[in-house]
Amino acid sequence: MNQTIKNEIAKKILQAKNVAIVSHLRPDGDSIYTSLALTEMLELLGKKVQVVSHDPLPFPLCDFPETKRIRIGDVEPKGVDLVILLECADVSRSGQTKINHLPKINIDHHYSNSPYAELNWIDPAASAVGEMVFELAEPLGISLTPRMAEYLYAAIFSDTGSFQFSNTTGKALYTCYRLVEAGADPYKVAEKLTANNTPAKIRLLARVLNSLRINEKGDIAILSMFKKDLQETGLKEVEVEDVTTIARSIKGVRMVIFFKEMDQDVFRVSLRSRGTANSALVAEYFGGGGHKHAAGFTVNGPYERLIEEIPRKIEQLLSTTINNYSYT
Ligand SMILES: [Mn+2]
Repeated sequence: MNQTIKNEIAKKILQAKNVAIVSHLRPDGDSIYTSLALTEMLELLGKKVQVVSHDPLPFPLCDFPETKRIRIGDVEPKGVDLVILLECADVSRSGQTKINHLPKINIDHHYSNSPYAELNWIDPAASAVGEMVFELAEPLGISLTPRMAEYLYAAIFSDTGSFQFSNTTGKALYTCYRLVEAGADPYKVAEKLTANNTPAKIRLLARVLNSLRINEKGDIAILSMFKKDLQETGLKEVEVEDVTTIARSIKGVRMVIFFKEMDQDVFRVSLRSRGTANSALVAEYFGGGGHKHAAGFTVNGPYERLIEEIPRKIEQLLSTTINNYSYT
């Protein structure tokens, strides 16, 4: 099944001349680095490629030189004969408004993807979309350059939380082995992505950690970050995933709820969990989606109300049977 769809995707790519590559709003390491690797793969095949992100790239993810290639904004649809969407559950997730009429390929490793493209390759068992794109090299008939390998490695490194999350499968590690053989430098990637913090970022983490609340039972940790935290530490777009990793390391905590103020009374809520606590199902209850141990959704309302209501509801959801459900 996977082999067939991979071959069909490769065929479609080989027939295209002018390709746009997009990923999702608030891009993460997997979406950014996989976009770059795929861009170089297609350019090696002589395609004209534009790689576009609706939202800016946060630091330190943007600290690789080729990330400058990613245009922030809209796809320029003129002449484009194929759009490849990486980990977008639907077209709106890309934030792109000018691609509706264009032929599409949808590649995703999130199970809550609704197949909307001409070709849809959804593999929830894949650790990262980078792991999937690695598998396209062979049907496309190309050998990866060290730089492509390094970007795909960085994608997997990023999405597995530096090989700590539950998606760190044997296949993910085997793919990384092959990527290192092809020239990826694990030390360089680790330094860039995990040891590249600015003092301002550490001050921001301190502020966010200071907001920590734990429910009475001790199994839910709640963190909050407001726009003023960013403003007062002089930061704009920043990757703050580390803070949920710290909260998730608290003994007994099964789920971390991280409220991020996006606008007045608009909060993006990230969920991180472990064991049987299922973030994806909780996120879906609130209209979002994601993986078993990492998911998210958006809520509207005054913070004082949300900080009471959302954790209480999640506590209820965690005690019901939905969280013993497993789909991997
Ligand atoms: Mn991903």
